[in-house]
Amino acid sequence: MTDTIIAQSTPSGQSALAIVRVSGPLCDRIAKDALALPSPTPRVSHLRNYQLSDSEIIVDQVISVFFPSKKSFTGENTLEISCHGNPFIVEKILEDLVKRGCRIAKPGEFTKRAFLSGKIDLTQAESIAELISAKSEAELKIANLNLAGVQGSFCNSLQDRILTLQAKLEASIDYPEEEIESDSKSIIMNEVESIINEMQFAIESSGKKKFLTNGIKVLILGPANVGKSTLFNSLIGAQRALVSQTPGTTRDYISSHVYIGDFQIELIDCAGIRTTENSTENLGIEKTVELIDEAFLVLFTVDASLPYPIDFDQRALDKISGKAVIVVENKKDLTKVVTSDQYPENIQTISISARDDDDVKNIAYLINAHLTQEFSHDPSKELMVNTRHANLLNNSLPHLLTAKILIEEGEGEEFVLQELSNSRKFIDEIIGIKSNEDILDKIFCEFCIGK
Ligand SMILES: Nc1nc2c(ncn2[C@@H]2O[C@H](COP(=O)(O)OP(=O)(O)OP(=O)(O)O)[C@@H](O)[C@H]2O)c(=O)[nH]1
Ligand SMILES: [Mg+2]
Repeated sequence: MTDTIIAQSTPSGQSALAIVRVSGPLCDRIAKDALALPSPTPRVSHLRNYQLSDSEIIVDQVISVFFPSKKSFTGENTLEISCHGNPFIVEKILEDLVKRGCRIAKPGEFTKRAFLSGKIDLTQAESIAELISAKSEAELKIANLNLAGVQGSFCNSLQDRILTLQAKLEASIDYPEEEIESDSKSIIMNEVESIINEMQFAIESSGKKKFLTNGIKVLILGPANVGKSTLFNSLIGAQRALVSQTPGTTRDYISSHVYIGDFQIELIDCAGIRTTENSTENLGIEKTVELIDEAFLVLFTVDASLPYPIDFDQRALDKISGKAVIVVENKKDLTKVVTSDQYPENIQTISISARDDDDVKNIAYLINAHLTQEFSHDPSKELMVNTRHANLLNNSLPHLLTAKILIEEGEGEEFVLQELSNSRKFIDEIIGIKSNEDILDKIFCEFCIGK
């Protein structure tokens, strides 16, 4: 028989209320003995006294809700007990539940049970952890989409399509006299190619997902003294970075998390790039060049009252060529000298004064618009897979690519079938079919206790 698990599902410490969750076969007995609820009406709140098992003491007046297995999160009978948020009361109730035969749940164990009872697939279980840890609207949207099953349906559809291909090829092995016609061969090829494209698209999306989860780094880059630190301070709304008229003021980079629209970004101010004999400043400049690799968006800031820096560090230019860049012409209050002839093609530009509040709002709008477009949830972009899924898709993909070559070269169907079946195994692991205990432990141990 399965254990009955318990945990405090709300954070520990003093609060107005705390919730203790119970899941498993002992729920009925606990409702009857501890709460005097012999047959609780499902999913209805009951105001009750919680009675300790080894004394007459009533530990608290609680609200309890009973969820029968068919209608519960875990797929087992579940009891939720809301008591007053005193750690001592919670401790007493947990101790009492252990005396009544329950055990304390491991992190993520409630969600693991929901997965094991088939209530949710593995992608949905993971999205619950993402929902709990989301730090911005954009992360919430993705986690909610995945919880609603967007990613699960994507993987199910990949599996169905590969299975259909397998069935077609099996049929041609069973009935060799009906050789695969050349047009049906091209239909199979097209389908394999289309699956490959979708998988590649999903793998690429994991890069963006990583930025969303680990922080969208926005780097303020440019020559020395153009007003980078002034812009940094204005965007975060605090005087954190030193500002001075002497070029080479910033050496160590400074970063700060700031909300812009739906996003939480990590804004970074760093040393301005210029040729200098100062060895400490040069260390800062090296660090700046390294930081470009981690940036999702570069605000390439120039001084509008000076010519465009055509001699700007070539390594930095090479690194930003593959990145999203916005050219920020700062110091627009001065006479304009910079001209856009030297800018990279099709680049977004904005003219501001980093000291002007309205201009700072405008640049924030532009950053938000850019990120909204990058992370937009239109049907072709709503899929964002996490690193675990991307790794499994990366393992699956070579088998499909080999299958494609084998079909092109007219190799026997049995070889193609083998590759298709190998590619499908990795997709099984994404949604959780045939997932082994180690994988499950790894996923669920990242949850908080009580979820
Ligand atoms: N006129 C004008 N001056 C500005 C503006 N923004 C910044 N400055 C001035 O430009 C000078 C340099 O500003 P910083 O913010 O320190 O420039 P920086 O790019 O961080 O400089 P380094 O850290 O040395 O690379 C300071 O004297 C600022 O007051 C602006 O919009 N207009
Ligand atoms: Mg600076």
